[in-house]
Amino acid sequence: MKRRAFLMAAASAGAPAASLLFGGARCRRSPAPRGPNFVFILVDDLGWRDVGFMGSRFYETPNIDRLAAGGLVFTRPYAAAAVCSPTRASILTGRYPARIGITDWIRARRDGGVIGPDRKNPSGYDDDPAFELLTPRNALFMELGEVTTAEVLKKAGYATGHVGKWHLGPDEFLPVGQGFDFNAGGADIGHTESYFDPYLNEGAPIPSLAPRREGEYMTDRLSDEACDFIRANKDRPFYLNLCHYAVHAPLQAKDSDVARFKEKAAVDGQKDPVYAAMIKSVDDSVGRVIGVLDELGLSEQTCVFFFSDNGGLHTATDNAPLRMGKGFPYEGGIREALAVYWPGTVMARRRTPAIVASIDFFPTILGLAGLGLPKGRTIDGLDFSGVIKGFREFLPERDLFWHFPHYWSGDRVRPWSAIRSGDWKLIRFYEDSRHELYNITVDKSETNDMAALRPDVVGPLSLKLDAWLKETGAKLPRKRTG
Ligand SMILES: [Ca+2]
Repeated sequence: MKRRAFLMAAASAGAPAASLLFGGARCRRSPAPRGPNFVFILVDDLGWRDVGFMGSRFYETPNIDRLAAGGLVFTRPYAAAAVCSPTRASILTGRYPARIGITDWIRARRDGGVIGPDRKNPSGYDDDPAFELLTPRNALFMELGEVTTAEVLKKAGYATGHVGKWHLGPDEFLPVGQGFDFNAGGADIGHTESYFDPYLNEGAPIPSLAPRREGEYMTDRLSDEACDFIRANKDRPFYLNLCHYAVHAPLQAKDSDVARFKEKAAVDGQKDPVYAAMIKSVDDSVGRVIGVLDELGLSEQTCVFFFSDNGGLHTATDNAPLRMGKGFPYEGGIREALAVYWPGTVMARRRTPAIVASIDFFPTILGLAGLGLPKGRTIDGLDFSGVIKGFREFLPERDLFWHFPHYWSGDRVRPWSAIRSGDWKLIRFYEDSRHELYNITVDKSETNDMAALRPDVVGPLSLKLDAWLKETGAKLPRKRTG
């Protein structure tokens, strides 16, 4: 890393010189004897432009914006998938969803609405007559053989807590089976039918979130659980995943928050007062978590990540200028908001164009903790702890891949894979073996398909994609026979 260039860039971004020097000195200090602690805040379905620090002028996120301003903002972060479970698995393991075998959200309704174990469908394919292709059946859980961040940190003496949405399997596959000492709210569901205590889903409360105050709002309850976990573990290193069920549908929020946005005029296509109120609840939650860290004197020992698992649902929010949203191969489906906050170690008011993806969190968190990667496992992600600490500005050049061999939402999302390589993104649609090619550096909205004009680019990228699909053991859709 060219330190001088970085310092100048940071200075031009407005960071005061004193804090630059202070931060620089801290960066070179040997690791503290304990920690750092980690708080990973994951918001469900939050669009890349659904927070103030990424440009929203309708939603109100003062606490999240303060967190971002006090730390490092990534301007080009990606989720490893355009839907929930695969990205969550990638965050916890550092591995591509295709390699793990989770490429769709778990218990997605397929086969005309039937959810069944593999024995009901020995072919391993979903066969819905409404669709042209047979699609590989998605896993029903993340295998216990996967090595998670929680497992590695727990072995190193960390207290490990999961609060909120899990969506990586039932029973023994819940957070406690995957390295977490503590689980509040994690369950085999991808969303809650009710955001209000007693949080009934299919008529029953969430087992790990016992009802306590009727009508209490889910995001507030999860904040309490998170703050309680931090307090209970303040004297030892901890790793907390705070995975809000918000802002996933159904759109439900507190009346007092909804009222705030009802009279507000739409801005840049963002307009839904209930969705805005859900975002506000997440913002309040971030404020409370940062407040507890401050109160306990833990802020300088705690690295906080703020991220989402896939793009914003384009019917609930507006991801423009990015195209479409959740589920789609376009940037609106996979681009996220990402900020890292760690006062004293991460300099304030920094922005970086370094391209990172959700597969990178596992090696990065272990890197920040001073721990090695587990032996004998393929880890797809890169350790970007050097970018966080300011030692480097970019990661080595690499290609990124996505794989969604499923249908979703009728036939609007059809089976696809994609590769991002340099300025280019190649998308493959399996129904007609068609490619789309975009120069996403100059064409952020992916409106100008260059596939027909640039066979010289399509060819090599298509081969790279083939090689990656083969190497990861990705399951492919196939044509119906007979
Ligand atoms: Ca999601």
